[in-house]
Amino acid sequence: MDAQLTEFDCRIRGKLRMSGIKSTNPVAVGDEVEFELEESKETGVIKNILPRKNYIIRKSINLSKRSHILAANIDHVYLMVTLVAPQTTTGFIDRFLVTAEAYHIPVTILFNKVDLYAEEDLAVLESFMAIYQSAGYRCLTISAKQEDSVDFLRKEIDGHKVMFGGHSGVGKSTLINTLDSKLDLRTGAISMANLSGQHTTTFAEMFRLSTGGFIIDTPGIRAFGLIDFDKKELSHYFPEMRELIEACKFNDCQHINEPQCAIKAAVEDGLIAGERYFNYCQMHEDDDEENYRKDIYK
Ligand SMILES: Nc1nc2c(ncn2[C@@H]2O[C@H](COP(=O)(O)OP(=O)(O)OP(=O)(O)O)[C@@H](O)[C@H]2O)c(=O)[nH]1
Ligand SMILES: [Mg+2]
Ligand SMILES: [Zn+2]
Repeated sequence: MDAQLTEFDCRIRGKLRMSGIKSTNPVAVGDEVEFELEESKETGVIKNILPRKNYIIRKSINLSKRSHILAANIDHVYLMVTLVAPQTTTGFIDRFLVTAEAYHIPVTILFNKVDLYAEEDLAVLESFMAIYQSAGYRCLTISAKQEDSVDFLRKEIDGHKVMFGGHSGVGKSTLINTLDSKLDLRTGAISMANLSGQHTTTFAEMFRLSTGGFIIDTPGIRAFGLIDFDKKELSHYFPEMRELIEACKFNDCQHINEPQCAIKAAVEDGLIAGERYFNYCQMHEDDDEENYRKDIYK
């Protein structure tokens, strides 16, 4: 497939709208489309967007009540996390993971910049890895600038379409450059004032690796607003909770105040990480989810 790939610049025909979702971007990176070539045979017009197998979606920060599809039709997501410069919280990670779970998109968590970590950072790293490994996620440590540390990804990505996500400055574009130096993507230094990234990548874009496969580089995400699912189902999107739901006394248990809740018992017994449960409760409390849902489905 790769060998015959041809690129055409396309525009969107008039009012192309997708599946009733009020999105800031009618066509998302990774979409599969039908298009018609114009007379020049060099440019085209998109006539139809094929149904999306999945997508990663979040609330737009500026246009409230709107959603933004980061990428569509993804085989695997690599969530890049750093614990210093910039710092990533479990709250952010869990919101991201819930969104991926909702569409059954497998996620690998890449803890990057381990070359920079002092001893105390390594202790935090260990605790994060323990939390996410016990929740069932694959967690790996890497240094995006060192080829031997990320070489294994080439094989994984070959033949697939994957997305790199995470805060600004975690090293998404740096990692893509290491995997394929010909791509030469722009990267940005971490701001010394607040130890965060500077939003160097400004829009999502898909690249073909010369060793095979496609990578979608995305702009750094500051916060992750959840949309697009029923809050009553939230625990289904926490794999370690999902396993226990049947054991709760009430079959509509929300695992907050109900007696004889198997999930609360598992948290008390240390089988479910307290941080994960705390974030579950926070997400459960988010007040505008229901309204949001009504808003995006017309
Ligand atoms: N020491 C070290 N620095 C790294 C590593 N990975 C990335 N960096 C540096 O971190 C900074 C940010 O990297 P980028 O690749 O621009 O980060 P990004 O995730 O693409 O950021 P946005 O495009 O803003 O979302 C750059 O100065 C990189 O050189 C690493 O493994 N170790
Ligand atoms: Mg970038
Ligand atoms: Zn329960």
